[in-house]
This record gives sequence, C-alpha cells and structure tokens, in this order.
Amino acid sequence: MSLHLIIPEGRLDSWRNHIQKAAPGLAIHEQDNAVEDVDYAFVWLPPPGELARFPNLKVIFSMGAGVDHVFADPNLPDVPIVRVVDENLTMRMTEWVVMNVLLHHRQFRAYDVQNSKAEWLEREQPGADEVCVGVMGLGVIGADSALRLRDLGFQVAGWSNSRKDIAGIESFAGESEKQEFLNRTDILINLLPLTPQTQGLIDAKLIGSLARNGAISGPIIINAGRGGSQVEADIIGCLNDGSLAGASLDVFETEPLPAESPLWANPNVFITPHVAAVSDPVSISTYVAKQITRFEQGKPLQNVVDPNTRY
Ligand code: NDP
Ligand code: OXD
Repeated sequence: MSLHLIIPEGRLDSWRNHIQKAAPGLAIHEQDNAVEDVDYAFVWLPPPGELARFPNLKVIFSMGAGVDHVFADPNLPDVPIVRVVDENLTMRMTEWVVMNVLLHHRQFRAYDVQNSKAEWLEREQPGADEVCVGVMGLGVIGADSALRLRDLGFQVAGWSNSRKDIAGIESFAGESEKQEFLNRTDILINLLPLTPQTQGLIDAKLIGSLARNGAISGPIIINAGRGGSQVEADIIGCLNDGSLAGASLDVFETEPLPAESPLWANPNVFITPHVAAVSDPVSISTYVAKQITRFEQGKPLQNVVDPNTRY
C-alpha cells in the first residue's frame, strides 16, 4: 500500500508527517520510487498529466472539498476521486460566512471608516429578520451556513440542483427557479463547486437580478466557493456604478489576487486570501486514512465525486 502526495512546495513535509501518523501501515511514495507501486494519490493542484504517470492508481484523494483542481487535468486517470467532507472544515467555512454576513449587515466597513476619523455617528440598523440571505449551493457547507444564519434570525433561502427539505430554509432548485431565488435575495453567498455550469455565474446580469428594495442599502455578494464562478470585471463595474453595495471575497479568478486589482482598494470589499477554511492536516489525514482502510476492507469509499457533474 503506497500513497503519493502532490502538494505545493512548503507544505509537503508537514502533510507527509501527518498522513504517516494517521496511517502508520501506509508507505509514502517518494519521487524516485517505482511509479508502478503507487496505489493512492493525495493531491492539491496537481500539475496536468502528473496523475497519469501511475499505472496502478486506485483512488485520488483531494486535499480539499472542491475538486475543480483535479478535473483541470485533461489526462485524469479513470479512478474514483474522493473529496473532503469534514466537520472541522465545515465549521471553519461557516465561521467565515457568518462573520462576513454580519460584517455587511452591521455595516462594519462604514464604522471602520468612522473609527479612523474618530467620528461618533449612529447608522440606521435593520434587524436580521428584515434581511433576505440567499445561499447558492446548499450542500454540506452551504446547508450548515444556512442553518446558522437562520438561527441568527435572517430570512434564509438556498439554491441547489435538487430541492432540499431543511427546516426554516426556503429551497429553490434548478435553472427554472434561479431567477426567483435571486430576486428575493439581499445578501448572496456563493458556496457552489466550480464546474462547467457554475463557471462565470456571478456576472453583471446576476447582480442585476438581486433585490434592491430591501432593508439594507443594496445587494451584497459573499463568495467562498471558487473564484472561477465570479466575473471580477463585472463585480468591479457594479461596485463602481452602485448596483452592488459591497462584497466579501475569499476566492478569485487568479490566485493570488494580483496587486493591481481594483478590488483591493475598494472600501466596500473585504478580501481574504483563500483562507475561509484552511484544511486541517490532522483531521484530513485521519479522514484519508479511514477511507483507505474502508477501501482495503472492500467497503465503499465515501464522498466519491460524480465524474459527470464534477462535484
Ligand atoms: P457539496 O458538493 O456538498 O455541495 C455543492 C452544492 O452545490 C449542492 O447543493 C449542489 O446541489 C449545488 N450545485 C452544484 N452545481 C449546481 C448548479 N449548477 N446549480 C445549482 N446548484 C448546484 O460541496 P461542499 O458544500 O462540501 O463545498 C462547496 C464548495 O465550497 C467546494 O466545491 C469548494 O469550491 C468550496 N470550498 C471553499 C473553501 C475555501 O476555503 N474558500 C473551503 C472548502 C470548500 P445538489 O445538492 O442538488 O447536488
Ligand atoms: C477546499 C478549499 O476546497 O480549501 O477545501 O478551497
């Protein structure tokens, strides 16, 4: 049993140690060992063609919940791809989402500016129950975020491919209900995977469909899904013409976000460097070790990606 790691420089040693601790019986395949020995691969941003080098590969494990970085390889071997579903990761994502909804709802950017000017000025504050939050992608992470926001009193709805039955969350499903979902949404959260269907989804047209008669000053976009789902030129244009009131972005079309992007300087935009949920090596190594044990015992792998939908 041998596992090959394809992890960006700087993090390889740490992941190797954590996986070895979680799965002591598993050999870690090194670059100069025979490629025929590799049974499993654990990857983040694998260079295209790299995985095809291993003729006996049985399973690919993504280091993250998203697998767009795996499907970016046109020569992907035809083996199961397992993505991360992990309570620790979900909790971190939900923290980031809730914090950013509250940041805009409670007008903290505006108070930041007032702080810097020692300006004591009370701003009008709607209640959470007056604000419609919409979550695009009501999967593992989206559903958890939606529930926490519901508990804070927001009017929460979700949009996904299939209809969901989650107490207190209005569910919209498929293309035919997307418009209605957008029209009722003041604060839009993107937690969709990046697939051919979700590429470039958040554009000027979508922003133009958001509610603008609600209790907050204008629509807000919060994206912790993938940067490929947003059209940054459109977001910048909508911020400039006032049709978008603000944004919180953790993910970008190009990462790192280039220093010359006007997003950095916009006072209504809050940026984090793809850290909404950093994968915790201990819990994710334990998860991968558990999946390998299941596979070796002939049990089905969990959280296998559908190669047709790519999520
Ligand atoms: P899931 O697969 O559990 O959920 C995906 C959801 O998106 C599902 O509800 C699915 O619908 C819905 N969906 C997919 N495609 C469409 C579509 N075309 N139209 C409508 N709905 C669609 O994923 P997770 O919740 O675990 O993760 C979501 C994403 O979050 C990841 O793919 C990743 O990109 C991102 N992420 C970002 C992190 C960060 O640090 N910024 C960290 C972790 C994840 P249905 O349920 O009907 O299938
Ligand atoms: C993930 C990520 O997909 O970190 O888990 O973005």
